[in-house]
Formats: sequence, structure tokens, C-alpha cells
Amino acid sequence: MDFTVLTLFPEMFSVLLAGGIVRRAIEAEYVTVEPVNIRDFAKDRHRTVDDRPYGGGSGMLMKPEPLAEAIRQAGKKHPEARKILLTPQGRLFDQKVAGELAEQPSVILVCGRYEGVDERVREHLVDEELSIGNYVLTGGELAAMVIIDAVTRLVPGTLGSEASAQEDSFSGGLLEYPQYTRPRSFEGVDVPEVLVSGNHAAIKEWRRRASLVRTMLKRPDLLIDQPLSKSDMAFIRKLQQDIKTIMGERAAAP
Ligand code: 4GS
Repeated sequence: MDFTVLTLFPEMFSVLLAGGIVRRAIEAEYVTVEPVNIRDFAKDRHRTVDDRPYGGGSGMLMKPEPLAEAIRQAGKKHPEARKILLTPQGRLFDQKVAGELAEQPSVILVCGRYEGVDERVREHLVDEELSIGNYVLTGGELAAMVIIDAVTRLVPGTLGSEASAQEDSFSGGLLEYPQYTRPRSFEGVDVPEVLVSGNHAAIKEWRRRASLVRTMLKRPDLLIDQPLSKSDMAFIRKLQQDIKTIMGERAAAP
């Protein structure tokens, strides 16, 4: 999987190359990350990359020519690449989108700076727009790094264990169950008995139920469109019944 990043701040990406799973993935040649300086495609003596907006207003825009040339050149080198502009106007990046991107042979990430890019770049020179969240960054670089990080760990081979990418939060659509390591008792709080029981079926059931309860309490929005088994449904019904009983008792209390 090849990432090409078009940016005015290529040196920001040295953070990704400094360590961790992304660096290891690059070293093992599962992915490549190539930052390209958009300024190298400016034609004038001052290597200008920004300009004032027609119609007036505060702030500057990225002028289209250097961006267009950078995108064209990257596209020539990677004809298969999906060209993505990072902007709050884009489709929200989530675990599902990360999975989609991990199947692409190549992705070109276009990082804006200033107040944004000339509209014609957005309209004609990229395949799609992605946003990492509903807030405004000073540049697309951090968004690009978030995407590279989340996608890289889904590229087969990169996590060491194939299972871990599958098993974590969101891959199953539910939140992660609580996890514990040694010591068995920490500051007065013990590890749940079932996890040290050696009963693997019981552990599996406990974890599934813990994931369900957590998701219901913390992120009920994630349960929409989640496939739930008969056993999940039976568990949830029982919870509802227990809650009703408790509420009933409360209502009756003085
Ligand atoms: C995002 C975002 C972003 C928008 C870049 C203003 C500089 C900035 N990019 N997800 N111009 N949120 N981009 O805020 O992707």
C-alpha cells in the first residue's frame, strides 16, 4: 500500500517514520509513505502557493496550479491511486472507511493549508473528500497522519498478529470489553473472577456481554445497524427486564 502525501510541510511526516507500527510497516515494506512538497511545483521566482480569494474576505487560499501539478505528477507515478482531499467538508473517516482504504493499492492524500483550496481542485482534481472530524485544523497534515496510522494497521502483516486488528474496538462494531493484566489485585480492585477461571466459553460470553453493556451505556449510537445474535437479544431483554424491575421498586419507594 503506497501513501503519497501532498503537503507544504513534508517534514511533519518524520514523526510517522520515527517509530511505532507505521515505521515497522514501512521497514517491512508493507507500506510506503512519500511526502511531496507542493511548493516544488510552484513556477514563479518566489515559489508562491497561496493567493487572495476573489470577492474578498480574510485569509488566503491555496492557488490551484501548484496543487494541480503535484496531483498530476503523483497520479502519473501511481495511476491506480485514489486521490483524497482532507477537509471538514468530506465524508467522515471511520473504521469502515479505513478498511476500504486498506484494500487500495495506492492513496494520494492532499493536505490543504490556509483557509482552504481553490474550488476547482476540489471539484475536478480529486476523487473524494474525507474529514477526520467536525473541527477545523490548521492543515490537512494531521488528518493525513491519522488516516495513514489507522489504515496501515489494517494492512495484512502489519500488526504482527492478524487477529488483533479484527478483535479491537469497532472492528466488531461494538466497544472493546474491559481488559486486565497483572497484578490480579490493583489498588483494591480485583480482576473479574471469570477471566482467571480458565473457562474459555464463559470468558467469551462475559466479554461479548461486557461489550454490549458498554456500547449501550457509552455509545448507543453504535448499536444501530449492528447484527445481534439471538443470545445477544436474550441478554438485552433480560437487562431491560431487570431495569424495569429496579425502576418499579424505586417508583414504589417512599
Ligand atoms: C480537516 C478535518 C481540516 C481545513 C485544513 C481548513 C486547513 C483544514 N481535514 N479533517 N484549512 N477536520 N482541514 O480541518 O480533515
